[in-house]
Amino acid sequence: MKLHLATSLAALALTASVFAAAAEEKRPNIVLIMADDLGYGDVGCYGSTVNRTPHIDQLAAGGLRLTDFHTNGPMCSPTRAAMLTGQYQSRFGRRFEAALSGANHDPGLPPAAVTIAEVLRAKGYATGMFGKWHLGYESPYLPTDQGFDEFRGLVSGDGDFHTRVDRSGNPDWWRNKTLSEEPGGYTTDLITKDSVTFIENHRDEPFFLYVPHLAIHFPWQGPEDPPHREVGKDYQKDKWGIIPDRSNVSPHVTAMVESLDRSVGEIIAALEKNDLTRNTLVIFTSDNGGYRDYAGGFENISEMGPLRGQKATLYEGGHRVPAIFSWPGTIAPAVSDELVMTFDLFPTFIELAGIPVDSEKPFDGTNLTGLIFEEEPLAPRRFFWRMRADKAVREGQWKLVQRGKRPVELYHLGNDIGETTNLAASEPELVGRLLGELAKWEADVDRTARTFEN
Ligand SMILES: [Ca+2]
Repeated sequence: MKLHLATSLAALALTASVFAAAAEEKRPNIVLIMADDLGYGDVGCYGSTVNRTPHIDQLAAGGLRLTDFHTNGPMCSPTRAAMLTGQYQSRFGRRFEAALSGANHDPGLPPAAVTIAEVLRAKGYATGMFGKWHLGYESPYLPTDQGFDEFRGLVSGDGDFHTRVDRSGNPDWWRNKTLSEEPGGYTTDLITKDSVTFIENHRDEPFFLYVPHLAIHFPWQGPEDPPHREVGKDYQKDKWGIIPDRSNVSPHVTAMVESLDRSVGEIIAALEKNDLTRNTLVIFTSDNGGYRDYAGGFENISEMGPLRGQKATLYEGGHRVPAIFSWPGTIAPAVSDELVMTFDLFPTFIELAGIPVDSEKPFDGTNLTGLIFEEEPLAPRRFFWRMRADKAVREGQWKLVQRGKRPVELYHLGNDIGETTNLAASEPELVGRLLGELAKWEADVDRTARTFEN
């Protein structure tokens, strides 16, 4: 932890002189568009062979595209908790290492957790969130309890894109802290419309717009696919939508991805129309990897290029995702292979807003402003993942994977991005050292978690 804090503070100090004064004068807007379950190869600029994504590709062509960006978890809730707090989600307890469940009455992100929305709002930012929360099902665990002025969307892990019914058969479309009337329409379009309205309403003040799209999470429904869920029925065992050909889910997913791409285009157009592009950082990313296939015979869902594994695994397909940073006139077009994680957004955003670091409330992520503005390399660091009994460590190009009680695996991603050749037997010293670092990390996050579990 001390190492993380020291690194973060050093990185902040380096760039503070360059950006702090400018940020104080003219605090930039921040727009974070986070797709759901979008695989590494699901958009054109990351190699999709089936989806046409001209708006996302254009964002990448004019901005910084990262090839080694990772989500903090291989599932929804973990990455969202890490993004909002700038910390490993394990610090809030083991339940944040997998998806929270409304049916199990899981409590949400602890109210004591300091979120990026709270920090930015205290600095005068208007804060809006439109889309999927998945960090708590009732107050005091809702977005407007955690720093967002305004929220519209769903609180659970998934809802029908036409009827807004969750998988337990409950209506799940909220306006701030109350269930909203069913609005009609396609969820991706509703989220877009609310996001555009928010931009227009707040064009004259700094704003943080968080757009966690439900697309392309199941139910796999494009705009032209039929509604599936009705209120009062249980869909726990029928949660995927109406898929006539389970061996080829791809056409439904393509319709969802292309709808998502149009959403990105509309949000960018709203920024242009309101003359905000030169003072707005736009980020496009995903909360975890996609599904290649799913139990029950669902196949050909997402594309992950050469990566092994998929959502809910700790192979690269579970957590390496697209990430694009765009700010015309400020971020130069480039592609970077720097190692970055979702929790780096928190320190990056507070730097942009000119907010000093509170050493009493340190974070695990690193400020990325030097990388995204100046292409400065980041200081080397280790990343850790843990989901239930599975764990992973990344150091440079090395990656150790420990799946429960199975033999430990070690891969060199620089030579073997597909994680095909286990080198653990030939690198015993490295394996021992990384396992030691993993144990230290686990002890550290578990110690913090105990303060939240009381
Ligand atoms: Ca997800």
